[in-house]
Amino acid sequence: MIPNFSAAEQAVHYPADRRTFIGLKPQVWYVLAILLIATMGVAWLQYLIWGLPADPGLIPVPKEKLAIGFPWWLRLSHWVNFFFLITIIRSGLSILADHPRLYFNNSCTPGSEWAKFTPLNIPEGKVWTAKEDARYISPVLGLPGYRHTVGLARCWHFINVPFFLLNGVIFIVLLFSTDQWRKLVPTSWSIIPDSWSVFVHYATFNMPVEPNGFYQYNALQQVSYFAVVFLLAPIAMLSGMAMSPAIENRFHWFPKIFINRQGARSVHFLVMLAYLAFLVVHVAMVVATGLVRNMNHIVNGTDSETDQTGLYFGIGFLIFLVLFAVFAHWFSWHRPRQLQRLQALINGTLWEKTINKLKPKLVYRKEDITPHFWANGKVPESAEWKALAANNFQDFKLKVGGLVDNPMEFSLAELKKLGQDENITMHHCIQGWSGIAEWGGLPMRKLIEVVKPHPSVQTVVFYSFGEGLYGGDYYDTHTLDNCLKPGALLAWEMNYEPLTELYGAPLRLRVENQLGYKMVKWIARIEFVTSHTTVGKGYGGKNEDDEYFDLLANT
Ligand SMILES: Nc1nc2c(c(=O)[nH]1)N[C@H]1C(S)=C(S)[C@@H](COP(=O)(O)O)O[C@H]1N2
Ligand SMILES: [Mo]
Repeated sequence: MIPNFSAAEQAVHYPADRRTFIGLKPQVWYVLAILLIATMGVAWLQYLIWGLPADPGLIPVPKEKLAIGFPWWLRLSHWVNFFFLITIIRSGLSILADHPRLYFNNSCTPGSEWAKFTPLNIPEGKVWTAKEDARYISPVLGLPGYRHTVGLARCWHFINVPFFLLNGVIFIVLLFSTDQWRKLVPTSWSIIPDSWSVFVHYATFNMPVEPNGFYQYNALQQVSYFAVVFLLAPIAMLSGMAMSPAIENRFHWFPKIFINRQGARSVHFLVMLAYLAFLVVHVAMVVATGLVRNMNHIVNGTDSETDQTGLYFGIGFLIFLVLFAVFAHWFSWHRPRQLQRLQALINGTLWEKTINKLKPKLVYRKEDITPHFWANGKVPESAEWKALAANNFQDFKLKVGGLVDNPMEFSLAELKKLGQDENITMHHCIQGWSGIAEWGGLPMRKLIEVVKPHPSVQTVVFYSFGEGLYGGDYYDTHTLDNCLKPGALLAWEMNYEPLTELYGAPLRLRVENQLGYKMVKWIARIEFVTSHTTVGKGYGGKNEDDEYFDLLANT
């Protein structure tokens, strides 16, 4: 099913170079080797020297405290969880492909990544934008796949998240309001040596006595199920939240849980790998230890060894997952606006009422400025901008108009007279990279005081001299409210130097609780309007119009 790409979209989404590549730093191989030795190696050593440890068998639980069987809500939430997990992982892979590098430093300097999924090195002697660096991913693997489809991928990722969470919360509440928690939650420290013993059995291919999961698990089984629910899920959630500009800018300590913001992104990826590893082992064990019976446990809630319906349901569910993937693919390319609208309805609303209200705190210091800062966007090609640039923007006049009492034009010198702030902040690109820089310029608040917008104004539009990815003037909008938040700046200075052409000369925007694409570079004019729907295609910006990005970019 080939989607209906225009020629311009085809060039971006379906490039000639579609090679897959996985590159890991040597240190990562060392860590992997150590992990392997610390588990398999030690297990074999123990086995060869001291022999097989005793099989701890079942976790000792008095009969009256056993949680027998699987109630309907548990079976249901298991399958619901499976569905969301797959959708979230597939869309996450599409998001990752848009900046196919993982780091543990905020600078994102090429070469400093611990993992990269692009065969390319940064070409020297030419500008290489983050968008050019994006990679293709097969739509069989990624949702929606192809290259630079981060807008729609985020719709899928985020639309599923609240429901995934809700399912998890309901599961936990029911778990603890029934006796089912006893099956899942270890209550004795002996679980640790016991699960190691069970592990030594599996690792050395001495299969331990399989408990009937309908009644009880073995120690390793309990520990791994417990970890999936009570470790992986919270880490996934927290590392995801730590990437949000609105959260990072208000609670700077938060991403430090994962070393830094890029650490959070890396951990988010590693959690995904852990989920996948669990999935593979879990499914393999379900198959290996009595498929028909196990399927009846988790589908019908019965312990039958002969009834085939559980198995049929399982096969049916896999078929459903495939059919849903085909549908999601079709929907992505034939109804992208509906996806974008649904995302706005669910998460746009959610973010607006919560994290968008947070006020950024400006805490970074000069030492935090990162040596690297990826660039994005097309440097303007218009004769007008080129002429201005040739004269160092001496003749540049920023036009400010729309629904204001005082429509005005300002030269750079006039803007500087209105005031100047210096902020050191972290930039969060939607693609995943970050960088910290100093920005000097006029606080938006001061400009707003001078031009005096009408009471009906809700939105501020920033028009660029540059074009969007698929042609047409680049622009973006912000709520008046966000333009009044700390750090909102019309910047003419970056890292204590005049803004260079690549980084947005003569003026670029900073609004610190938003993602990078909202920070228009090469600003030509500013317009105060009642609503973003009155501008462009009406979705709030060039990327929102053409690439289905979010109107509100808090995360
Ligand atoms: N005019 C214009 N402004 C733009 C863009 C663009 O393509 N055109 N890209 C945006 C995106 S996606 C990002 S991440 C930042 C990048 O800013 P930088 O080049 O200073 O890193 O600029 C934003 N502003
Ligand atoms: Mo970006």
